[in-house]
Amino acid sequence: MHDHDPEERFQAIIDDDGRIEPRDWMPPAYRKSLIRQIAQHAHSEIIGMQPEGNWITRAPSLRRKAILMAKVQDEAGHGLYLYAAAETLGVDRAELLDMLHDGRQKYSSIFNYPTLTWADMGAIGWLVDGAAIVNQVPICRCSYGPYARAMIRICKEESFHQRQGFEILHTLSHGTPAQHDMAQDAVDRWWWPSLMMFGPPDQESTHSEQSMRWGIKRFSNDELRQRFVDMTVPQAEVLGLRLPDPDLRWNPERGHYDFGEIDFTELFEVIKGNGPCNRQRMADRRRAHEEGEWVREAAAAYAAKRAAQREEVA
Ligand code: FAQ
Repeated sequence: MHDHDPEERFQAIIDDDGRIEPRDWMPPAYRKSLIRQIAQHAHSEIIGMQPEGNWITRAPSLRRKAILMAKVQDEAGHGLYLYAAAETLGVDRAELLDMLHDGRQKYSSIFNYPTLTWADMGAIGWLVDGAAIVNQVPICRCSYGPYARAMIRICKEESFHQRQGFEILHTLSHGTPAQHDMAQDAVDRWWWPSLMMFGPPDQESTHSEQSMRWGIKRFSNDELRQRFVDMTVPQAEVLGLRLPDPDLRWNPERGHYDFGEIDFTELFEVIKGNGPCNRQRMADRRRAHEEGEWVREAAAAYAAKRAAQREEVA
């Protein structure tokens, strides 16, 4: 009905809670914002392999090693679905990687913290993947079709990741006193950075309002952060672990847990590149990219050969 005016048609799809597809007209700023968010998300998955990759060789049993390897491989897969989703918006993934490598694009703050003990694998699975699920389930209903569809599978896998983290921590928490302490120490270190994953508070979030109007984001940063706290507190009780916040308590009037003030200067410092591991993460990423040069060349040569063969047959 609005075919004559692409802008009206776009708005009608958004208003009807429909999906925008790659060939549809979209405002340049919508395209730009999606590329920014999807690329940042993809980069997070790829850089997010590093803190856990650090423990594959030191996992305490063959079973733990196999599970951790599968999880880290899933993260590579998530990065690939997301780069593919970004490419439907007309960017090349090589270009996106260049932007990550020269600092024009970001990745999640959370992956700039070190993984000091085996319990950190549990804390990442439970808290970081838990936060990722809370943030990403609404993106399954994102207005941009390819991003929304990629998120459905990603969320299913994240849910397995969260359970494996919970199970690691449950085992440690109910093990020897030293194992319990190790689990508690990991939770103490990962709790606040996990809350920061949801981004700055709403009043300082530059993109939220527009992204919510476009149906890219369905809930604000603070709404999702609260949802994560509410979901996690009862789980901590089951684990027998303490969340490191003296102000955390149920507020019957609000029907939510109140929690202490978050030190957002830490988030902004980490985003700026001054977190404990930013330099190491980026150096490792750039080195892996350089070392993968021959693989990309071989894949491109093979694709060109196949294309030439197909042309000959035709
Ligand atoms: N880290 O205006 P807003 C995972 C930036 S899960 C770094 O509120 P927006 C799974 C933001 O980009 C992690 N930067 O931004 C896994 C913007 O700067 P810009 C990845 C942050 O986009 C688990 C500025 O601050 N998940 O990887 C962060 O509306 C375990 C202002 O912020 C996603 O990416 C931060 N935490 O909301 C893998 C989910 N927060 O771009 C391995 C999709 C904010 O203008 C192991 N993304 N900034 O230069 C989103 O939902 C959103 O992009 C938010 C930020 C909520 C992250």
